Amino acid sequence: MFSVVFFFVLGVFVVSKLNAPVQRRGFDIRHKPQLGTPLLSKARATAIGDKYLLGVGKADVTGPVVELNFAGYASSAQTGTGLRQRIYSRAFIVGDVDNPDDRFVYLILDTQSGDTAVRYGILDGLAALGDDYSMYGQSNVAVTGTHSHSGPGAWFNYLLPQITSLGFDKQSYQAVVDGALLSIQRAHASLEEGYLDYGTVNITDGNLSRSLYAYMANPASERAQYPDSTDKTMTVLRFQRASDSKNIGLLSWYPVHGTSMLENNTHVTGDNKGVAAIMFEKELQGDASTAEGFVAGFSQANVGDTTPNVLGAWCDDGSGQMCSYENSTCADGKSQSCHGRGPLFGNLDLGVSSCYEIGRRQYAGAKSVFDSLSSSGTLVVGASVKSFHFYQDMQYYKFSLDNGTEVQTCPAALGYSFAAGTTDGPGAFDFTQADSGSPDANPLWALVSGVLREPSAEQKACQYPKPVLLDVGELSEPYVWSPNIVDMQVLRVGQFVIIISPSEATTMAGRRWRAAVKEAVSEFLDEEPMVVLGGPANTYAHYCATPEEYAIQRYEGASTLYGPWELPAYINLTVSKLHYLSPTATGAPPAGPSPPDNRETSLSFISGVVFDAAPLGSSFGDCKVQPNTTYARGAVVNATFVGANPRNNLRLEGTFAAVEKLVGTEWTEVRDDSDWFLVYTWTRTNTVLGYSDVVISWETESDAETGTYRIKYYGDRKALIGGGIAAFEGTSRSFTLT
Ligand SMILES: *[C@@H]1O[C@H](CO)[C@@H](O)[C@H](O)[C@H]1NC(C)=O
Ligand SMILES: *[C@@H]1O[C@H](CO)[C@@H](O)[C@H](O)[C@H]1NC(C)=O
Ligand SMILES: *[C@@H]1O[C@H](CO)[C@@H](O)[C@H](O)[C@H]1NC(C)=O
Ligand SMILES: *[C@@H]1O[C@H](CO)[C@@H](O)[C@H](O)[C@H]1NC(C)=O
Ligand SMILES: *[C@@H]1O[C@H](CO)[C@@H](O)[C@H](O)[C@H]1NC(C)=O
Ligand SMILES: *[C@@H]1O[C@H](CO)[C@@H](O)[C@H](O)[C@H]1NC(C)=O
Ligand SMILES: *[C@@H]1O[C@H](CO)[C@@H](O)[C@H](O)[C@H]1NC(C)=O
Ligand SMILES: CC(=O)N[C@H]1CO[C@H](CO)[C@@H](O)[C@@H]1O
Repeated sequence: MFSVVFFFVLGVFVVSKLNAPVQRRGFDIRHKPQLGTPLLSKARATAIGDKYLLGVGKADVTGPVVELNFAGYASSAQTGTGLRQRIYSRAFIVGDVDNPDDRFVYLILDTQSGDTAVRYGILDGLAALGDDYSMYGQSNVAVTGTHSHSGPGAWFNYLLPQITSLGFDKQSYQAVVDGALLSIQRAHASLEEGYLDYGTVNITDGNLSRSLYAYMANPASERAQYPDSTDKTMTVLRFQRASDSKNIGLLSWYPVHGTSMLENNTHVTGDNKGVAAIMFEKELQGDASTAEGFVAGFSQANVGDTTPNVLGAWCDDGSGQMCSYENSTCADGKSQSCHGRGPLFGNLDLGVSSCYEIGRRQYAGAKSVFDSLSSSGTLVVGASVKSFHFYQDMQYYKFSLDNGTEVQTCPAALGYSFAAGTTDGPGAFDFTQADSGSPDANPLWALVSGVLREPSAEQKACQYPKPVLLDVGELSEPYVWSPNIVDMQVLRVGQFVIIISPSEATTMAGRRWRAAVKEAVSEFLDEEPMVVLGGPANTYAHYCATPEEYAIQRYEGASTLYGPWELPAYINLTVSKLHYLSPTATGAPPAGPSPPDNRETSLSFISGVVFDAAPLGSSFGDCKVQPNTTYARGAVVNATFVGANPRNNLRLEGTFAAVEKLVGTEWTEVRDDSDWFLVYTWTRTNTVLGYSDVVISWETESDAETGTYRIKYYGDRKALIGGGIAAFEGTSRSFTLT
């Protein structure tokens, strides 16, 4: 097993070599500590920006980890069997000190995307919290997802992404909504005056283009402005409170798909961004310049055509060839054997995987900026915080391009290449292939596939040159399949501007959008604006490619729902409302048409837990296969328990698995569900009798402390009679790690 410490040292070294000093802009208010006043922190002694109201909070959103389809790859076969690392909502609140109602909430969910049902749930929840929360609502709550492909699904508002998960699951939805609300409440409770500053670092080995052929269709003159076919720059915004100069949080943006965990993974994780965030938070715990409750947010950016599989895409057909440049196919002309390879491809160690490594690279990049901010960060200045949000119906929205040509967007539709998928997996929502010939295997698909229809002539012409495979925007039976109404939202604090994208913008789409917004806000900002793009957020509107990439119709173009002019439309719609972000602006744009709310009407073929039982002569929590008595560090310690279905109690904010260490005469918990190397696996061993096993595996780190340990299991069983749920726990015998 490779040493974790080894990777840390190597990674920090690599990143710091790449990390030339961050540019500092000329803001010159010096904060001179008074003579005799002890310096509270070396972190912020030389310069300060303007004060803002700042708060951060984090809460558990881990929904059902078993017997539920994962969101992202939309592969019916990818059903949860356990948990490797819990997933979270991280909330960042930024407010105006003088006008405290002017504030925004930037949420990062360790989920595939933001979503309309989830956002409705969060807004309803905020409204129910009463007057203290009355300043949070439509205009200023941004719900972004990290685009992880390894968490529970079935919380989507629209039918299409519900199909592989067999519908909508209230428990899964509620876990995300409740955790998001709790993270906002914690951020709200922590609000204090403080400062913001930011810096950047280039992480060259963290992503790659998976659609270079489409990218190359963009004008050569435009491509020449950029050194890479993906954005390598991570932007890091630091939150520091004024009272004691302690750091309370960091918010970063970097584009890389959450597809490091492959489609055959069935353990819940937050993928590479989940790894990075927890690594950062654990690393800073107890640090003198860090406040308790420090939150590290690793947010998604213009992710569309990026991949974490940085060794490229190869044919797993024995040919030793890379997949074709134009269409990612192999010798058989098909894409099924084409797979992207992560940086640690072939590494047999379970935990120290490509996912862990891509997470660690983002962590190391963020850490290098963070550590240099005090001397070289750019201060956020300008005492106003603004945001706007409106809904836009994308069906036949007509507008003019810069050259005056009138164009329009279209009802949502997916093209043929959507079904072929990507080199990261056979494609998000690729149910047409996965289920071809056997619609009966999926009762929801069997029920709804009958309403599929030919696109209207108007739609065909509008979407040209996309050949329409699924005319989702013209389907509303039994309820709406895909969003036609999207959220348009932009946030601003000082000169820092955040575009909230409902779609996965490709690299070049993100660059064009950011540049257009930067130019427009420059008209009313004194400082040079810093513009970032976060998403997929608020809903899931698939992809946003440039018109040139759209013409190529690879996966990203085929998944650009609203036709060739989607990106120019998003730019037109946001730029024309940017004046609402000016320091003197009042009012808000018209709210627009509300998207449908399918929370109560969605279908579900997901069955609940019937009951649990322990085999005769045993009890829940009994350790039926004990760990060995000694292990060398680096070995995998397994303990098997008489288990029960974890859907009985999600143990949010708690743990299913733990490792305890004997310290003196006391057992102390040293690992829990937030630890990457502790893995919980649940198996139903007898459905009729209700038996199940839980295996807890500790992939001991090669730098773990030696000593005496034991494994703990926390479960909840459902009774056959009455259905009552009761907690129990299991404890393994002790073992030594040498
Ligand atoms: C990072 O990349 C950007 C372009 O994407 C480039 O302008 C900048 O110089 C790079 N910074 C460093 C430190 O290499
Ligand atoms: C998952 O798929 C990858 C790539 O296709 C393969 O290398 C790996 O062995 C598979 N893992 C499991 C557990 O089947
Ligand atoms: C993929 O591209 C190759 C050219 O590189 C072409 O021969 C082939 O027909 C294409 N396959 C599909 C399915 O479009
Ligand atoms: C957006 O399009 C409308 C309609 O063509 C036009 O009036 C407006 O000027 C455009 N706004 C921007 C910022 O491009
Ligand atoms: C305006 O630009 C679009 C997109 O590049 C192009 O398709 C169109 O032909 C242009 N119109 C004119 C009048 O040049
Ligand atoms: C105990 O050690 C043996 C021999 O190394 C190994 O095969 C077995 O898997 C270990 N058992 C557990 C529960 O780790
Ligand atoms: C430990 O348990 C996991 C999960 O059931 C299993 O995949 C692995 O083979 C086991 N390892 C050992 C050493 O028993
Ligand atoms: C184009 C580019 O930057 N490629 C890099 C991707 O990451 C790998 C390492 O994982 C580098 O070897 C490549 O140079």
